Amino acid sequence: RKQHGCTVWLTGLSASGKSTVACALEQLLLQKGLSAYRLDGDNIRFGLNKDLGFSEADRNENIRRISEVSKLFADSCTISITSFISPYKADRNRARQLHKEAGLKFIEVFVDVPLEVAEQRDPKGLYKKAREGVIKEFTGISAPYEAPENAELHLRTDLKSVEECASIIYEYLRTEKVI
Ligand code: GGZ
Repeated sequence: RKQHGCTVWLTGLSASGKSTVACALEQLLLQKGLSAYRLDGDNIRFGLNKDLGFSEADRNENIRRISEVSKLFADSCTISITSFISPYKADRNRARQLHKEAGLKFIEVFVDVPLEVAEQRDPKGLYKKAREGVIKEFTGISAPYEAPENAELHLRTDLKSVEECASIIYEYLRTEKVI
C-alpha cells in the first residue's frame, strides 16, 4: 500500500499559522499523489459543529466530534490534517487515545508563536476585540491555552517559513512510515 492513514493534529493559538501550514502540507501530499484531507473551522464549525460556541464545554465537544471524524478519515487511509486551537490538554489526549485504540497514528504538532506575535498578526482583528472585551473567552487573552509538552513536533512559525514547517511534517510522516 502506498500510504497508511493517520491524523496530523495541529494545535496552537488563533493566528499561529495552523491553517496555513495545513494547506501547505495538504498541497505537498496531494502533489505526491497521496490522499489528504483538511478539517478546519470552515468545514466543521460552519457545518457539523455549528451548534457549538467557545465556552469550555463547547470546545470540549467541538474537539470530541473532530477527533471522531478525523479518526474515520484516518481509518480510510487518508492523511487527515486538523487545524483547531484545541486548547485543552485533556481533549487532545482523548483524541490521541481514540486513535491509539483504533491502531492509527496520531501526530500532534504544536504550531507555536509567542502570544505577542499572534496578537501583532491579528489577521481578523479578533485579538483587538478580545482586548476590548467585545469577544469574551478568547484563547490566550481571556481563555486558557494549555501548551503541549509531548507533541511529536514543535514548530515555531515566526522562525521558520510555511514551506519549511510543511516539509518538517512531511519528513516526519516518511520517518514514521506513514507514507
Ligand atoms: C478563540 C475564537 C473565538 C474565541 C471566535 N476564542 O483565528 P481564527 O478565528 O480563524 O480561528 C479561531 C477559531 C477557533 O475555533 P476552534 O474550533 O479552532 O477553537 S477550539 O479548538 O478552541 O474549539 C478564531 C475564531 O474561531 N474564534 N471566537 N472566543 N477563537
